Amino acid sequence: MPVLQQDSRIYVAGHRGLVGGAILRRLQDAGHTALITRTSRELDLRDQAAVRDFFAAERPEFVFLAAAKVGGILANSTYPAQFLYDNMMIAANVINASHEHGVTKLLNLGSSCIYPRMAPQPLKEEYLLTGPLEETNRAYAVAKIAAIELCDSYRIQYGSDFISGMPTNLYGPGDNFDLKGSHVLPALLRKMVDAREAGAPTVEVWGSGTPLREFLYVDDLADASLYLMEHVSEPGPINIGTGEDLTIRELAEMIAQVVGYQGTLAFDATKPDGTPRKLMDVSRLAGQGWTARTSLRDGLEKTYAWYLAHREEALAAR
Ligand code: GFB
Repeated sequence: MPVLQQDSRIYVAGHRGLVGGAILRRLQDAGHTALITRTSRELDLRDQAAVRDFFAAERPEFVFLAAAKVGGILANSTYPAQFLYDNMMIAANVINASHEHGVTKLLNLGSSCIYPRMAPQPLKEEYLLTGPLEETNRAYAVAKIAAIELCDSYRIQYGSDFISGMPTNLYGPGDNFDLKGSHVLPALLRKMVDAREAGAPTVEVWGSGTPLREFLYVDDLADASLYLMEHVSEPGPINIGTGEDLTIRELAEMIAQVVGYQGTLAFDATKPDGTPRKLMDVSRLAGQGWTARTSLRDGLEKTYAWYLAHREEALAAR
């Protein structure tokens, strides 16, 4: 199993995003010195020739593929073409260039929405491609499934050590707090801070509040990503989560407590609920020796503290 050396050439694709940023911090904290990054302005990962040139020049040995077009339920349903095209191009270019330039190991990161909408819960890895996908993020899910298939196909045909980690819904420092593009947790955190400050009596929560979601603190995901890179080498998706979920209403109530918001929740039934539940079965990764450490309450407190300290940056980022 390849081990990351202090001077290994490690490329983190997507280092300005929630996930890539956390992986980069984790690698820096561990003392890695040859970290390679590019902003999307410097390198458009959808551009095959540019990606090839970059790999030829930089010769990374390890690749964390955390670059993606991502967003919450509304962004996914509004921009399906971009979610499909951008993510397919990014995955195809980075995975193929990794093969062509002899990358020792690549970790491809996806999402729990790859599993069928009505799959049994908790979601086991073998449920992939056993039923229809959730409508609101089908395009994104298809791109993420294609990326898994690419990794597995390069493994079969060329013996490439390319693996796929599938995180559950993520949150933490560096998240997207834009209300139209973001996921539920940063959206509600922002809305409740604003409402508390404005003395607003209600906060709008999309949908019915009944869907169940699981949330993983992004530093735990970064930890899992390094663990996978160093200890796991097998085809197919590998779930990364906490194994615990709660309803959107319960999440909203917990955020209200953390933020100190005392108003009421107004559920907007005109907004979609999305998939009713997507709880990860995390026993495969647990069996390999990794489990999440941060409770939702602790992760929320940390995210809230980060948001308060970086509010301008968080709101200006998009
Ligand atoms: O986090 P979220 O946008 O994504 O929404 P998904 C989760 C649930 O929270 C849905 C509700 O039932 C939303 O209707 N919700 C309530 C809100 N209030 C809000 C709000 O203010 N903003 C948002 N965004 N949601 C995404 C997929 O699905 O999950 C992606 O679209 C990806 O493809 C990602 O897989 C992890 O969990 O429904």
